[in-house]
Amino acid sequence: MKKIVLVNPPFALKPEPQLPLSLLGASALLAAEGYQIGVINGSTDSGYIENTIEACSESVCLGISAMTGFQIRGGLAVSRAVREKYPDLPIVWGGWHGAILPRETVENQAVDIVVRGQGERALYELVKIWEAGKKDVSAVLGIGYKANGQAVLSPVRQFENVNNYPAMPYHLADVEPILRYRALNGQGRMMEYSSSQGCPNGCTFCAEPLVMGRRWSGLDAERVVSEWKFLAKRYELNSINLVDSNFFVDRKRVEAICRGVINEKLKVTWHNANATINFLAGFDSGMWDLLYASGCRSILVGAESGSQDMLEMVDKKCTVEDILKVAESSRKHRIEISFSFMTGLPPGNEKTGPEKEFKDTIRLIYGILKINKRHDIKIFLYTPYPGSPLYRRSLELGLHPPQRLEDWSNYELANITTPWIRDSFKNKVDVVRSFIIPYYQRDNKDVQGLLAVIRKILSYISGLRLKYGYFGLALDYWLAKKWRQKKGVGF
Ligand code: B12
Ligand code: SF4
Repeated sequence: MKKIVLVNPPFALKPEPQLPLSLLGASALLAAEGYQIGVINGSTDSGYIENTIEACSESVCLGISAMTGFQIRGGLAVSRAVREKYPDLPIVWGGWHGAILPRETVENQAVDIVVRGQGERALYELVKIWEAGKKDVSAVLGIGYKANGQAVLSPVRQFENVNNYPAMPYHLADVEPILRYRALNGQGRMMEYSSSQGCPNGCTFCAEPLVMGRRWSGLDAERVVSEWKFLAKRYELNSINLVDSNFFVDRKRVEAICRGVINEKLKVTWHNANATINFLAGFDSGMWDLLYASGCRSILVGAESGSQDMLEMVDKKCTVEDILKVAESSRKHRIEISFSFMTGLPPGNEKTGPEKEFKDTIRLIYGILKINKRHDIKIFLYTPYPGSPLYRRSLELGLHPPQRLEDWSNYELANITTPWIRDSFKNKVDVVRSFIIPYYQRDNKDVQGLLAVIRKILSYISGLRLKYGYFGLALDYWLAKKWRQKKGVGF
C-alpha cells in the first residue's frame, strides 16, 4: 500500500508545539484502511521542508493544511520545493484558507487541488483516483482544481455526519514532545480533541457559515466518552482541550457526555469548550453542577462587545445582561469563562463608532471582573477574515485585501489595520490588553515588600482606569513597560 504525506506548516516564526489535528481528521478514513500516512508537523519540526521532500518519494500526493495568514508562507515553500523535486506529484491544499478562497488558492502554480470544508471523504476519493493511475478529479465533490489552466470548482459536497468517520488517528502524530512541553509550562498533559464539526449560527464576522453552511454534527456521547477514556489512558492525560467551533449545540449530548465521564470515573478535566452566551444563559444550577462534576473547568465564549448595537450587528443573539448573567452563574459553580472580545468593529453609525464601542466593552469587562477576577478576558482588534458579511462591509469601507495566495500569508492580526482604526486606538487597546487588565486581575500574593506595594498600587489604578474607562496620563503603564523592557519580565 502506498504512502501519503501531509504537512501542517508552522503558524508563527516561533510556534508553540501544536497537535496537527486538522491533518489527523483529514486522513481518518485513509488511516482506517491502513494507508501509510506521514504527518509532518511544522510547529515541532524546524526541518519540515527537507523532511517533506524526503518523505514524498513514492507518495501518492502531498497534502497541506493552512489557515489564513502565516501558515500559507510555509505551505507555499514546501509545495514549491516538492513541485521542483517531483513535478508530477499532486499537491492538495485543505484547511480554512483554501475553503474560504478556493479559486485564489488553486490558481497558484504550486497547488493542484483545494478541498473545501470537511476533508475526510474528499481526500479519500482523490487518493483512490491517483492510486488507480487516473487523473480526472472532476467527479469529486467540494474541491477546486485546474482544467486547461483555469480554476474550476466542483459542486459543493453535502455536509456529512461526523459519526461516519473513524476515530482520529492520533498515533500518526508525534504527540509526546507536545504533551511534555505543556506539562513543563504548567498546562499538564493536555490533548486537543474535536467532538463536532460546524456551527448552526451565523455571526456576521465568522467564516464558519460559509465553510460549513451553518450545519453542525456531533459525535455520539458514548463515542466521545470512550475516546476520552482511551486517550487519557494511552497518553496519560490530565486534561482534554476541546477545539469544536461549538461544543454546546445539543444540550442532551452534553449532558450524556457529562454523565458518561462521571460514570466511567474518568480523571481528566476538560477545558476551552466553545459555547454561545445565549446557550449558557439558559443553564440552571443543576446543569452547571453537572458540568463541574464531569471535569469541565473552563468554557470559551465569544462575548464580542459590550455595545448592544454591536452585538446586534454581529448577530450574537444575546444581550449585555446575558453576558453578565453567565459571568455570575459560572462563578458560583467554579467554572472559569474565557470571554473573547473584538474591538474596532466596522462602525455602524456615529453612535456606534470604535471609541463608543470600546468604552461600552471596557464597562462590561469591568463588570465581569467585578463578578470574578479569575474569568479570562481576551481582547482582539477586529481583523476582517474573508468569507463573512462583515468582511464585505469592510471592503465597502475601504479595506484593500491581498489578491494572491502569497500575499495572504502576511494577513495577520498583528499587521492588519482596518481603514477606520487609528494607530492611537490600536495602542490603547494594546495597553489595556497587556497592562491594565492583567494588572487589575493579579492577586499579588506571590510577592512581598516594596514590589508588593508597587503592584497593589498598579492594580488599584488599573481598576480605576477600567471603572471610568480613562486611559490617559499613562505614567503607571509607562513605568511598567520600562521595567518590563529593562528586566525582561513585568512588575
Ligand atoms: C486549533 C486551532 C488553532 C491552532 C492551530 C492548530 C494547528 N493546525 O496547528 C492555533 C491556536 C495555533 C490557531 C491559530 C489561529 N487561528 Co485557529 N483554529 C483552531 C480551531 C479551534 C481548531 C482547528 C482544528 O483542529 N479543528 C479540527 C479539525 C479536524 O478540523 P479542521 O481544522 O476544520 O480540518 C478539517 C477541514 O478543514 C479539512 N482540512 C484541514 N486541513 C486539511 C488538509 C488537507 C490536505 C485536506 C485534504 C483537508 C484538510 O479536513 C479536516 C477534517 O474535516 C479552529 C476552529 C475549528 N473548530 O476548526 C480555529 C480556526 C481554524 N482558526 C482561525 C483563526 C482566525 C486563527 C487565528 C488567526 C486566530 C488568532 N487570534 O490569531 C490564528 C492564525 C495563526 C496563523 N498565523 O496561521 C479561524 C480560521 C480563519 C481562517 N480564515 O483561516 C478558525 C476557523 C476559527 C474561527 N471560527 O474563526 N488556531
Ligand atoms: S462565531 Fe462561533 S457561534 Fe458564531 S458562527 Fe462562528 S463558530 Fe458559530
